[in-house]
Amino acid sequence: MRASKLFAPTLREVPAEAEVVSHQLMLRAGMLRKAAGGIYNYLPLTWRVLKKIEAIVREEMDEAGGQELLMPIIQPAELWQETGRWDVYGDEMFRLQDRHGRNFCLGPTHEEMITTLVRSEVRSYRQLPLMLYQIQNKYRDEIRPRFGLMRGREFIMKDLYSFDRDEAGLEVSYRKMYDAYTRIFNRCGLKFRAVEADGGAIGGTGTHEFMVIAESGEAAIVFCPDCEYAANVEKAEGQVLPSNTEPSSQDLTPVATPGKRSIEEVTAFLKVPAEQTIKSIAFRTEHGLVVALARGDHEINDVKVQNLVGAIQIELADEADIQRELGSVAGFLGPVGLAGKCTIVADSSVMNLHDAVCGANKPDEHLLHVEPLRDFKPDQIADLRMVKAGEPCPRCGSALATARGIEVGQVFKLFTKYSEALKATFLDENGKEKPMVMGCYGIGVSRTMAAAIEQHNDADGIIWPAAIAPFQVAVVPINTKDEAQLQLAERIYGELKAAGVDVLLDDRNERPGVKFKDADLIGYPVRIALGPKALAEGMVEIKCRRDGQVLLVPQTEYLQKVQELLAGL
Ligand code: 9G3
Repeated sequence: MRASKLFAPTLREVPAEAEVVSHQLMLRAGMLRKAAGGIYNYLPLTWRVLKKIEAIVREEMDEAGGQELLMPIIQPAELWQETGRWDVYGDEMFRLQDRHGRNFCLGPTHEEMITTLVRSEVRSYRQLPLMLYQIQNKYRDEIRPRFGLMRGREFIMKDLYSFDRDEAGLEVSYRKMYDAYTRIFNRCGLKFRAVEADGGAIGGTGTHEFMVIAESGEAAIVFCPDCEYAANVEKAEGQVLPSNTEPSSQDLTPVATPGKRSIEEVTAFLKVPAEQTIKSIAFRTEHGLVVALARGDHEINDVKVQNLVGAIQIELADEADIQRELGSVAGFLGPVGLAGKCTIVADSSVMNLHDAVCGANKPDEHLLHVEPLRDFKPDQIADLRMVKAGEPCPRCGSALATARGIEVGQVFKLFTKYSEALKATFLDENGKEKPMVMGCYGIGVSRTMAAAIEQHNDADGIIWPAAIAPFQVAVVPINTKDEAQLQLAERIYGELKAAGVDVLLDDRNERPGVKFKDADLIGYPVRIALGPKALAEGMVEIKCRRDGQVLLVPQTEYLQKVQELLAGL
């Protein structure tokens, strides 16, 4: 490719809407142009990167036994009505009607589509295990699409679905996918961690998310520096922590706490440590109000509350709910006297408290000397905390660390959730009808590209891992007016192409500085500059984008050197 022909409209300035570096750099490098919120044109440089990521994904999926197919993007509502999900997903689902008024959606995922396809074609255990996948646009009407390709409303996903005879078979498929994902993200040059994750609406125990570690990541993860343990903070197991409080023989005592709503205000006013207070948070779910209790110095994990009560929708209750349904006051909510008005769930560490302080369910009032079980009985007691850095690793006891992650892949054990709902059964060796045991496995292909930029960039621009770079080498003649230089550049360009290197020739009539800045911005892993030295002394200058290293190499040796460099980048 010649830079004079390349459609990559670079920008000097970046629109303010681009908040993360990958979005900023893709706009500046002429790789992305917005069509609407969360919907983009992938310009040629981007499309080259996406095709390379897809090629790596395909190789590993095929190697693991997957067969690629392509399912429709547009899906009939009937499929989703059969699993009951048509009404579960609200505004997030893009819905449309055909000319006859029939309802469809633009596929946010394909469990329904693939399971109905397989149920009509697979009848015997001999046809299992089966792994089918596609690489296809997905559509999810995010409330706040942002961060460019990191959270789009249209995005490219590889989704594979496995069908097995039994759970042992699912374990094998799951492990094959887990290992294939590890190879894929390594080959893409990404630093990542597979973290234990919450199964969400799918439920089920087995779920891992593959997180690219980056400060701009939306996911919070905890990981152990000393062992393999890592988990999405939504799922991370909180240990039951002891409390250094002593039982009090005193009865419950109301105390005036005018205007003291938050834990900070109450602890300062009453001169008690946060560890000795009980925090009460009211949530609204489709089953009614749930009040979750945690020690004042801990944070409640709403995903754990949601899973404990089995709610699909959960959100913070508002003051009116607290007033009307609990007869309490926001900021002075407490568990004492709430029995029968809502479901009370307590984090396990609350139950070790004694002589505690909590809201009195009256304006400007708290209670002292609260004894769990004596003064209130939770409906359920479980681990409801957000685990924090420094807490003991549930596997080896070391202090946990936290990081931000960009979720680029997820692997789920579905068991028979969809095969029972959709009656996707097979006859086992004894002729007995059984539901297929399924797994589903997604990779955000476009999000992986953005994550690679988030993880590999500097002040000058993108630093592509060689395996997914739009071009591996940029050949830059310093002076395109110098016929000899241009001829040498053309020769080297031809030799690299003949050697199978993805090479761009910057034949533009621009000052060298402009060419070098563009090469650094777009992030070609290797740059070959041809200046007067090249002609006079038969040398070429090779620059590594990653570490800035510049090598002067004889023209007779540059090809081998470039290939060596690319192998390690
Ligand atoms: C919907 C909408 C959004 C959704 C879903 C359904 C997420 C939905 C979960 C998954 C699970 C796996 C296969 C590939 C890997 C992930 N958002 N999920 O089911 F209707 Cl609007 O997609 N699916």
